[in-house]
Amino acid sequence: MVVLALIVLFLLQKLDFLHFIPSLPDNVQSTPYTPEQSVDDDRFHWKKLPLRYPVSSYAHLPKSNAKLPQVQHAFGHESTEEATIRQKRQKEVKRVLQRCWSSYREHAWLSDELAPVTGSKKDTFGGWAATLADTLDTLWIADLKDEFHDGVEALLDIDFTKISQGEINVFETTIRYLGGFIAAFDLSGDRRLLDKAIEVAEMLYIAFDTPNRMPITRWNVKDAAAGKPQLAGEGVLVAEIGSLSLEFTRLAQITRNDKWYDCIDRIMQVFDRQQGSSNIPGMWPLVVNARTQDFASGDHFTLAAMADSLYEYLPKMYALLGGSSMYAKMYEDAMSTAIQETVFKPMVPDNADILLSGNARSDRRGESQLQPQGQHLVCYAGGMLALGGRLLKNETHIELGRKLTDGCIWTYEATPLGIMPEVFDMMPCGLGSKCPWDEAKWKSSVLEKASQDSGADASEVIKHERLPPGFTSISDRRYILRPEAIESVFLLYRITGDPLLQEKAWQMFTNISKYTETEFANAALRDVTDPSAPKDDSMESFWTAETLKYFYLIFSEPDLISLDKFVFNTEAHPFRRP
Ligand SMILES: *[C@@H]1O[C@H](CO)[C@@H](O)[C@H](O)[C@H]1NC(C)=O
Ligand SMILES: CC(=O)N[C@H]1CO[C@H](CO)[C@@H](O)[C@@H]1O
Repeated sequence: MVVLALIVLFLLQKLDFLHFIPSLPDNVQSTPYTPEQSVDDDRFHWKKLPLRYPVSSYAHLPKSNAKLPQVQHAFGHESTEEATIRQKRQKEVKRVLQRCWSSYREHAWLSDELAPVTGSKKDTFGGWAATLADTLDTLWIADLKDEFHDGVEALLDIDFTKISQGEINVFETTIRYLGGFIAAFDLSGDRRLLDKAIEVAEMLYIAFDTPNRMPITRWNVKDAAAGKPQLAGEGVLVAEIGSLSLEFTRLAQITRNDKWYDCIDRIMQVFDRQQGSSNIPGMWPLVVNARTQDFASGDHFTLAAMADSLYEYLPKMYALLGGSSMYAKMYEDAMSTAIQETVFKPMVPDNADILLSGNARSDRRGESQLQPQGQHLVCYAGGMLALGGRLLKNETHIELGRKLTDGCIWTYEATPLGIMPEVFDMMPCGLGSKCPWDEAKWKSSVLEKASQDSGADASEVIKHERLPPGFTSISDRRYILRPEAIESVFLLYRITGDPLLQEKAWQMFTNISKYTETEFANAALRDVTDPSAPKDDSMESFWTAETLKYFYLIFSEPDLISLDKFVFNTEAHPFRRP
């Protein structure tokens, strides 16, 4: 029996050995890596599709020997008591993750999403098992290795040449699938995941096959596969065209193939060249023209929705490349403008020293107007400024990042459910200026937002709209299981070591898990100001990919996925820093 067991063990190890080569990324490989998968059969393969506009020479992946500053706080020894509390909390996060995962397995296996209220399933991102692809690395990190290995096996049957939707979102496919496979490979070293990443990347590469090599961001895959002509879009969101860089750069590093770096470098060069030419120099408008490569005309500017990860990726590219003067300059120029033009201090009842990041409008160079809006989505900005501040040695950015993060924490605590709404407005004080709480001012601002004349009864509006003090309107009351607030709380914790952030994270987690829990998993909330409001039948893959991962990691030992070894893409997939 023992001998048999030993033989089985030996065989298992041999089998593993075929797939697992964790050292591949950095030292073993000197020639480009090609997947094992053959494309010489009769099936359709994206790689076999002839390029209409081939590239004559590739931009090279830059090499840097710079030693970047340490990002993480130098954590000291933890007491037994502290460890006990932390581990108890982490176990609770893991329990929620396991519950959602089992439910997905039982009711929605290999679909994109579980529908958490009805226990059914839906396809929302190409029909290639988005939740599975997106959650693999979380399973690995949370030490659910059996679930991870089962997931990888199942994934091998997902065929990226099978298209269930006509049009796909290139950005979403890149950050969720490509990013998910790269991170799962970077963590596990399982080569089959790298092959899967390349399979997705070969498909996405065809979206770049346009006359000026700018990608089509909302891309008709069926037409592309049929060889129809392609042109880049005339109105594309900057977040969608501007945040493909981290994923393709990491793929270029792992495979030693410049092709993957070249395709995103062409985009980022355009952003770099035109950064000073917009109405608010330093920032880019929300929508740009990829066909004419005009990235400067437009009048809406923000760090929030539809632009967000364009900015987020600037310091992250700096980290991934091990330093880069181009990305350092782009980040610094963008932030000095954004801090001036979009960040504001809101007037709040406890006079808390917090900041929010709003939007700016400018139809003339040199003139701009602040729209004092808050969004859950822009809560990532605090973490970005803290990370960028560490990497580029700017303490002011770290302080601003903390105040922006405190703004998100404050907003969570202000609502009846202890969860921040999607979109709302507050009254701005102007950066740096003192502004003591003034109830009369707040009420007149509420009336103004509600388009009522100043003689109307503000208390009625406040009651009817269920506005917590300080909020002047709430235009989207949902909480859709988003990660951005805990993302910044996590980053700030790892960067500053402040234990108060763990307490705040725990408070967020208990409220979120309490109010979003369903019979099957967790669901989006329709109204965070009303405990009796119904839930939506939706659990996007970022819940298990991002939100629960960051909650798990803030209660882990600080060297699990250290920020000095990894950089997270905008879907919370950690890529190994060279
Ligand atoms: C930090 O950033 C701010 C605003 O972006 C800038 O004004 C300041 O000069 C920077 N400080 C350092 C030390 O680079
Ligand atoms: C509204 C609500 O339920 N808030 C709770 C959030 O969680 C903390 C504990 O972590 C409670 O003290 C709050 O009452």
